[in-house]
This record gives sequence, C-alpha cells and structure tokens, in this order.
Amino acid sequence: MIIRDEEVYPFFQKIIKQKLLNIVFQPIVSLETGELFANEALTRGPQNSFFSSPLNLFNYAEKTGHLYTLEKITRELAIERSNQISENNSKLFININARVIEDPCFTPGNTISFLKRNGISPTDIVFEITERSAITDFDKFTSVLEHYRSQGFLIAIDDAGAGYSSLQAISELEPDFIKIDRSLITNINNNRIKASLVEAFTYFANKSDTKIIAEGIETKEELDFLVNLGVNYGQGYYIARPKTEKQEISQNIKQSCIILRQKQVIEGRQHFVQPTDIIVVKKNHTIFGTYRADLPLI
Ligand SMILES: [Ca+2]
Ligand SMILES: [Ca+2]
Repeated sequence: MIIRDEEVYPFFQKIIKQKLLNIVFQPIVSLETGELFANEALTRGPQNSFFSSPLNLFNYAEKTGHLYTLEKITRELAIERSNQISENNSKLFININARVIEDPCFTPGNTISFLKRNGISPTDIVFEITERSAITDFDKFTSVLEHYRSQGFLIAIDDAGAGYSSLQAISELEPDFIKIDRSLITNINNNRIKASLVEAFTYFANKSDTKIIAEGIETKEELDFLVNLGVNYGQGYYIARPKTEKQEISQNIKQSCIILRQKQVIEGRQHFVQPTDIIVVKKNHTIFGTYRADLPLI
C-alpha cells in the first residue's frame, strides 16, 4: 500500500485509533546455558506502508506530538501479547524513549495495574532506554527512574557504544543491563578494538551489579567469541529472529554455549582486561571512550 503525503496524517491517526500495529518478539538468551532469558518487544506499523519501518513510525509520532500515546499503546500490546510467547518467568524487554519516562502522564501506577490484569509482575519488565533524545538533566532523570525501580521495574541502557548512549548514562543511571550495540559486535572475532571494548564492559559488569547483553549476533564465530569473553546474554539473527509467535532456541545454540563455558571452567581462563589497560576507540573519527578499566566509567 503506497500512501500519498496528504494521506499520511489520517492514516497515522487510523493506526493509533485502531491499534494497527504488529508486535514481534526477539529472544535474548543466556550465553552460559543457551536458554531463553527474555524477549524484546519490537513494534512494526502496517505492512507495505510508510509506517512499517519503526523508525518512520516513531519519528512521525514524535514530530506530531503523539509519541506518548503511541508508546503507551505499543507497551500495552506488548504486555498483552507476551503472554502467548513467554515461558518460565522469562522477562519482557520494552523499548522506551527517555522523553516518555519524563512525561508527567507516564506513571508506574498505570503500567502496574495493566500488568496486574495480565498476570505479570513489574520485576519481569525491563525498560530499554536509549539516549537518542539526549538526557539533559541526569539528576531529574535518575529520580524518575528510582520511582520505577522502587516498583520493581528493571532498567537497561540500549545501544551502548552506538554514539547516542554515552558512558555518562551508564555511570549515572546504574542500569541492571547494558545492551551493547551491534556496531561493536559485528565481526568482533576479527577486530581487537571491539573485542577489548566489549571485554572492558564485561569487566565493568563483573565489578558492578550489571549484566551485559550483546546485540546483533549474526554468525557462529561472533557467538562463540562472546561466550568466550564471558558476556552474560546475547541476541541477534544467528540466535533467533523477531517473530510474532513463541520460539524454541535451537539445540546448536545451547550446545555451543554450554560446551564453551565448560571448557573455560576446566581451563580456568581469565578473559578480563588488566586493570591498568587504557582503551581508546575512534568511531567515525571521534574518540568514543578512554578510561582505565579499574576506574569507574565516566
Ligand atoms: Ca532495543
Ligand atoms: Ca538496540
């Protein structure tokens, strides 16, 4: 379906009103066992339309002042539909724009009563926050987040290393999970800088109460490398694609994780960077980060 410019807004309104949205779920697995740990809910607009791209959909909503409404609808649809795909207390990761969290209308009470009606506990919900809309007031943002945490919700920093998610967000928000952006994962098995950086994140996670999730794993080599680095969780097309229905994690994935981890334990290998290592990464000609692994990230 091709939509002409003058038809875009009415079509967008129709999407919101009739909730013409597809929610797909992409598994996140434990790299220790290969078992399902969580699903990330992803939103797609109607197929073959301008809004089938989530980027177009959410950008348009933000431009026209409907971001809060769109996010509320997608959050509720994700929670409702997650019942059909989740298992064994697996968690549900929900993407949420930093601006929406700061919106006074966004109260945990609303989400909690909705969760209750669907038989889900707030401790099973992880809000993925990306800094695409930069957080300007960390003090305010941290206190808002504390409010949600006190209700049991967990927090993930999304797209870490991608440019929008800064090290400041990680150090100030003290997330439960850090999702490492695919740009640092792609071809990590052949790239020493990427490997050192992900290793540093893993070292940091071991020192703090944070777990690392590697995103965008697309090959067996990348998966094996990340298991060897001691990364906690993984997600990507090689493990499982986003789907509307419940998915089983393949035996191949489970075996890779278990065998490699056992080998690590037997060999007693130490993978973490040395505390005095200094890591400097240039990305698009700018310095991404430089710090000592034994000092807090700044
Ligand atoms: Ca995400
Ligand atoms: Ca991401």
